[in-house]
Amino acid sequence: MGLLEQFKQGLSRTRAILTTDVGDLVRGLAKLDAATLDSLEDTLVAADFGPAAAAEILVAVRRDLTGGSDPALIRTTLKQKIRAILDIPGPAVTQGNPHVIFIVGVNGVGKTTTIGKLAARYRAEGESTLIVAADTFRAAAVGQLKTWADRAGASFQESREGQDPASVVTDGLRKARAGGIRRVLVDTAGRLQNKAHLMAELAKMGRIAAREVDQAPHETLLVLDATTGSNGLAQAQEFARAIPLTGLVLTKLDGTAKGGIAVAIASAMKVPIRFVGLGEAIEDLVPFDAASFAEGLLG
Ligand SMILES: Nc1nc2c(ncn2[C@@H]2O[C@H](COP(=O)(O)OP(=O)(O)O)[C@@H](O)[C@H]2O)c(=O)[nH]1
Ligand SMILES: [Mg+2]
Repeated sequence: MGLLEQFKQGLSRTRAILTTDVGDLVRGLAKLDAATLDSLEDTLVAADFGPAAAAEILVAVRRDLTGGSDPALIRTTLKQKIRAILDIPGPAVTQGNPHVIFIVGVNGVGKTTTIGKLAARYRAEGESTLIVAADTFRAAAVGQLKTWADRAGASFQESREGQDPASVVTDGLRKARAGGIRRVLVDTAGRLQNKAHLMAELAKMGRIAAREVDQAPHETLLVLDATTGSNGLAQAQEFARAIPLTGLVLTKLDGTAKGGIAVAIASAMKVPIRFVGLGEAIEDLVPFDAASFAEGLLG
């Protein structure tokens, strides 16, 4: 299945709502009146685009569609604007040796699963990969991650429950250097009950990593669960204060009608979405593509 087809399938629930509502709004109208434009804005907000991005999109619709209310034209304008908002140039990523990627985010968003999927991608490209179990808060977390490492054919740095995550990072990075490993994926804890502690711990892991490998972590990807809608934006802002984020991974898009959240987050954070989770299987992680996403949203 091509990338566009995957996005179309993953975004089908959001698209169903958007296209029906937009179509209903403008059908039979001679021209786009103020009330219709207001309703269009409400529709976008309801699909979790957020008030700021919805307003930004409406400006473009007003500008492009002074005369008519042709649903196809409106869809085209919406698509173009959404694509423009999502098309954020990534920060220049230094290629590290090994290349170290931190995966952060709150519990349950899909960090461990995403690491397994990413490891499988790197392995398929022929790159040696090490997964580091730095979520030492729950005993079960290490076992779950090990299963993914085995499935992906990646090496594994294990840890004991309660071990200082920074020391696990040290162990892992030394192992990676000794073994000439190309990629290192670091799983982290995501309990939000003690926010200040979690954020301090992440910052410390970052400092320790830089001590072991020049300029590590080279990437820090924040994983967000698309089904939580606008909650994801608050999480992103919180994490961005603790550790510089280089990209976002939006998971569980397959099960939600809140796909608009991608647009809200991109517009507010100016951090590029790097990957999208479209299911629970190892192959269900696709590189983000703004054009395919916009097309998947509006058909
Ligand atoms: N449908 C769907 N489920 C996902 C996706 N990513 C993760 N999950 C599920 O979300 C749940 C939590 O994932 P996990 O990786 O343990 O989250 P963590 O606590 O952040 O490490 C698991 O049941 C995963 O199978 C996705 O893209 N789509
Ligand atoms: Mg986990």
